Amino acid sequence: MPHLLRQNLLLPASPTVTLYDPRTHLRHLPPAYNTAQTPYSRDKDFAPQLRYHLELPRKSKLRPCKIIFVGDCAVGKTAIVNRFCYDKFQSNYKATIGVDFELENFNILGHNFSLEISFYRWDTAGQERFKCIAGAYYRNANVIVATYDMSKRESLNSAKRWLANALNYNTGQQPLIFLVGTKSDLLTKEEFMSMERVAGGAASELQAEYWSVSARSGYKITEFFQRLAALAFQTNVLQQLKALNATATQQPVQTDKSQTFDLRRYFSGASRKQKSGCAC
Ligand SMILES: Nc1nc2c(ncn2[C@@H]2O[C@H](COP(=O)(O)OP(=O)(O)O)[C@@H](O)[C@H]2O)c(=O)[nH]1
Ligand SMILES: [Mg+2]
Repeated sequence: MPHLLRQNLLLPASPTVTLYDPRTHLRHLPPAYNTAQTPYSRDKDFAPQLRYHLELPRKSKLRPCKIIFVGDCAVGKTAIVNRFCYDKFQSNYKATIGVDFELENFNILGHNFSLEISFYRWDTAGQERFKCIAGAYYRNANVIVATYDMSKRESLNSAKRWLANALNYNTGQQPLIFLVGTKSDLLTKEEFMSMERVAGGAASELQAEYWSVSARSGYKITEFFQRLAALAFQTNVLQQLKALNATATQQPVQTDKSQTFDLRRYFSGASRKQKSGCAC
């Protein structure tokens, strides 16, 4: 009934209200975990051409960002996502069956940008059976998060293998890559620093940005997701801008003359057509 009233009386539609959430509303580019060691932007803010492009009235809609989490079973993939999306942590392990999926909406520089986060349980026993699903899971990823358990050094090597596998399905594009050490709360200060040194070196080799986090304590979880969302947003908008520039250079430059509509030529052409005898 209220919508009918609005239609009939031509009342303006009510504006969409977006509640302000400091976790997901970003105005600046958040810093990397280690600003001295990242293959991505070290700037304190978004690229100037991005802000300029966003001011333009005509721009295409931003595509949702596909993020995949890879890594051994029980390294803490589900726990990281649950901590960020629901601010909850479960100490009892519940294995993910198949693919888990979360959607998180950000508002960056006043624009809505959604993250489609998925994490997949690749069962070794059923590897063949799941191969086709795995392809769909891996393909067209905008961001790959390779995770390892900081308290299990061997899981770092597994993370490298998982990443290589995921990259094989994404050869046509260049996804953003993060290497994330989980369960930092389980380590002593010395163990933590030593593990970070090793993993930081691995991240440089992999051309990935490194983060240590803990889903249990919440350490760096929000900062990590904010950085990920902001970098993915920046990449998405800059790609859009590049595509726009490419189509603009391909189109022939129209002169002022061709842009003006000549009424006289139009009618004289139309009358000639009629004289030549139209079939209809
Ligand atoms: N101490 C600690 N345990 C964690 C942390 N993250 C996950 N876990 C535990 O590790 C187990 C596996 O976590 P889960 O997220 O399900 O792993 P996944 O298989 O990679 O998704 C669970 O028992 C979690 O409670 C963490 O940051 N600290
Ligand atoms: Mg899981």
